[in-house]
Amino acid sequence: TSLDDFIVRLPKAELHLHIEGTLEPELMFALAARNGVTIPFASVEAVRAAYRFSNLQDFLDIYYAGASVLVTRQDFHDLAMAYFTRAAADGVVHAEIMFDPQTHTDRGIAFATVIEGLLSAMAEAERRFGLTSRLILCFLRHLSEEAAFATLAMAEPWLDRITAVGLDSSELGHPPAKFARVFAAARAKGLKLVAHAGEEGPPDYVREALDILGVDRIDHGNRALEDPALVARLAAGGMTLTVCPLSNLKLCVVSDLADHPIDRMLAAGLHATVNSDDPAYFGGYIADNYRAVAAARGLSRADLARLAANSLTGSFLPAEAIAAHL
Ligand code: ES4
Ligand code: ZN
Repeated sequence: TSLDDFIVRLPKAELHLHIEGTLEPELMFALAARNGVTIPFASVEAVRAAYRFSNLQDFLDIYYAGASVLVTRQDFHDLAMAYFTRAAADGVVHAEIMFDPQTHTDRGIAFATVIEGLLSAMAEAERRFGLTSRLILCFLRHLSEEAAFATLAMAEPWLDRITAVGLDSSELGHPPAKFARVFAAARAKGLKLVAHAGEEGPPDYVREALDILGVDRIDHGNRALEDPALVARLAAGGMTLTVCPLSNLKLCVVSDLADHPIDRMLAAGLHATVNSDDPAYFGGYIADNYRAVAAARGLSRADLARLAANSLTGSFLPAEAIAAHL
């Protein structure tokens, strides 16, 4: 079989995916028209042309602006269904999707509207494709601890349908320690914990995510490689890193995919995985990410199978469900 077929046929879990980052320009225009929302672009081509970023903040500014077309429960359902359809075609058997409630509640969209639309798409994806999924509620780290607590309070009626909380948005200047108390409260409610760390932030932010937040996974983690003692600790602890190669390229975390550290991570014993982050903005879904690093770094089929197995073992599925996919 071709490498392409091999990648698609590998059972994979997607562990780092922002559902708002799956909004393709075509759907952005369709929803803008449906909802009477104006967007500052003349055409789909003009939107795509604007997707040239030199850092995380450049991207976030345009990502938050794009999300303004999402208004109704049906919009969130359609957004997630488009993603699940694409993911199923790439051989994703399980997806743990992040959503940013504050991006919506801060512009007057009810928390219920967002989560009910996502949950109905998740049920439909399981019926149609056998693709299971979980929700990760992310706090925006550029906003306050108080705002994060208010978001956790809004989620209270749905906590049995939320698997984990996460931490995303502008990393520099907003260390994990800022959210120590809200993560402790989430843990007390039985939620799993993840956090973006070491994408732009220093190795100490990865340490804080481990020591102060007590996370179950690190999202990105690239800059941990600057600190050999931290690498050894992550490897010994079997900590899953949700790495996003095309995101790393588009946000200039790496200057060239030929320099991507994915194989060095595996060689160091890190439980690295490959994920798509914000595929509509970064130019590829999960199989594109596997193909891109396979080509750029000369990964073997054994390396690719290891990355896919890591994604299943690093998921929040129960052990029996993981075993059934391996
Ligand atoms: C994100 Cl790539 C990335 N980093 C931090 N926050 C985010 N939100 C959506 N994508
Ligand atoms: Zn991310």
